[in-house]
Amino acid sequence: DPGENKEPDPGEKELQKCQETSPLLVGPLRVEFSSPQKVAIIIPFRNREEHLKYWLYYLHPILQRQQLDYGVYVINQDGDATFNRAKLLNVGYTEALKEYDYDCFVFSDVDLIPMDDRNTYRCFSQPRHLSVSMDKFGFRLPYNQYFGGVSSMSKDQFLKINGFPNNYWGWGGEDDDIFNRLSSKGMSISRPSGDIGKCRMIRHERDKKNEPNPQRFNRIAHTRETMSSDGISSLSYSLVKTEKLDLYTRITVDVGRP
Ligand code: UD2
Ligand code: MN
Repeated sequence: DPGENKEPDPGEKELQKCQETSPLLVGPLRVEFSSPQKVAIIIPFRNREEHLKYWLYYLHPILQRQQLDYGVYVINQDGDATFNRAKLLNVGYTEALKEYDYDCFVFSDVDLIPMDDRNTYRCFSQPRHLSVSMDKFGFRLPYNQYFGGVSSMSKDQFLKINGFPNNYWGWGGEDDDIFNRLSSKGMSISRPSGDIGKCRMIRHERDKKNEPNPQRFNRIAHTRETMSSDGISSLSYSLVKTEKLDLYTRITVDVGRP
């Protein structure tokens, strides 16, 4: 051992013994290897410019504070045939994926504004319902299976249910159909607490050409039989135009008529 013959330098102060436990330690560490989700926010739309202004004004700052990698897609139904919310959402899913490798999709009405920025617009291990406590329902869920307003799904969760139905024309039922799809595939719904899930809906009248769909009750009674043939796998539409604006991408689309 070459160190053996080495005498300690008499001028050098002797080193203090280290403490048994280093004083530099901080304890529990957060270790994550996952890269952040890429989130596409899809808004079904026609003739609600005023609402869209509020949505953009409130949501962009919130989404930035949530530090999300996100893009906003407003899917504008062309023409004045009956409105079809769920089909527009399918179009949004498809068109957003042409632009970026999104792995999470948030589907939001244009008139819903969260009241707490801890309600994160991202995906979870189960499909998520985000608008759980709305002013218009007295800040509670109207019923347990309710899935309307704002929801999020990973790409895998969305594909597992073959996306959304294309044949709900007019108001109502499509959100219950989506709930049926999820539960028939054995998924459960994740939700924020009522406190964090508070949100406001901008007051509005029922739009023209979005009258309650009289077929909705019959359709939601048959989701399990129809979902494999009606969904993202059978989606057809024609793209009218895509506009890349500063605050969002606006996709105008002809979804046909009933
Ligand atoms: C409820 C649900 C909604 C959906 C709908 C039934 C809430 C908060 N939301 O909304 O998710 O299930 O019932 O279909 O309970 N839209 C337009 N232009 C139109 C018509 C609709 O942009 O002419 C879009 C817009 O994003 C709107 C959404 O479709 O927020 C839903 O329509 P709504 O707001 O008229 O229906 P509402 O409030 O009863
Ligand atoms: Mn509304």
